[in-house]
Amino acid sequence: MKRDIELINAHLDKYLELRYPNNIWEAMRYSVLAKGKRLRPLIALESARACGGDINNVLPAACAIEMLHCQSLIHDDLPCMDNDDYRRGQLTNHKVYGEAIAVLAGDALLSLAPRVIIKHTPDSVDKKILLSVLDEFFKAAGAMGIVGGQVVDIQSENREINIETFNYILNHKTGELFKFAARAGALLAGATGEKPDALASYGSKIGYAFQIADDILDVTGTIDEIGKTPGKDSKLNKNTYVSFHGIEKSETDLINICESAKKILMRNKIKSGLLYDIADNIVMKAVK
Ligand code: GRG
Repeated sequence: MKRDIELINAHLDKYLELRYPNNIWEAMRYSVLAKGKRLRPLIALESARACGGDINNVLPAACAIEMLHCQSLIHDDLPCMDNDDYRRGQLTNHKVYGEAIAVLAGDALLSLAPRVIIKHTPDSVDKKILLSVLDEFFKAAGAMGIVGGQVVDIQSENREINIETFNYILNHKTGELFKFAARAGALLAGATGEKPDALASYGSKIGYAFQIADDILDVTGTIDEIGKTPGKDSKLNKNTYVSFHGIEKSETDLINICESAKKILMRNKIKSGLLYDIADNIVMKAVK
């Protein structure tokens, strides 16, 4: 895992090489190269490995996924959204570079990410596969994915919502990118048959579980543990898994969902210690 993280970081550094105008590249580098867990790109690489593929075919897409994730974090922290001061253990992008540059840094990351996939995926990868990965990338990012989840999340603040709406938020705001990461890894590895969909289901469950863990840690975690200000969700009157279900059920559901993610791997004979460990780690970090 350490070696994969180093590989991802080295490639992100290369793709984000400083250019003119320097301040926008600096702002992009500031958030992307900060201390993130790199969970989504790790899942993409490991899915490819579990399907017997070459991880070099997936590295550009894995980095693009991290860029998209960082864009969503930069924009999520803006005063017009969650208005956060800290992220990844440092001041948020707009606190350092100002709101206009933070918006533009997010925009630039979102435009750079698919270009990284197009320019740096090895020529040996089938072009039809590449096109479908790009299509799924944009779907995961847009109104049918993260944006859709964020819109419904914002609209739901200070309001009572039903369980279907709540699940829509979780699955789209967080789940879609995990799902895409796992599926893209399989597709770029050349996997066929059941494996891409099985890994997509694993990713979807892991994403859902990850948001439950994030909601639990917002209540129980410290700033050092989570790298951002705790207690923001209740301050903003957000609908979270904990506000919806209480802490006890949140913990039990988190454990059960991670177990069912591992069962998908088992049923589909997907051999990867790391994918199992990721599921266990999400539980371990949030359930004390
Ligand atoms: C994607 C086009 C586009 C726009 C963005 C602002 C927005 C629309 C969406 C917000 C999405 C969001 C921030 C969801 C929360 C997901 C989440 C749990 C983030 C924390 O992820 P970690 O803990 O963070 O993996 P690190 O810093 O470790 O990478």
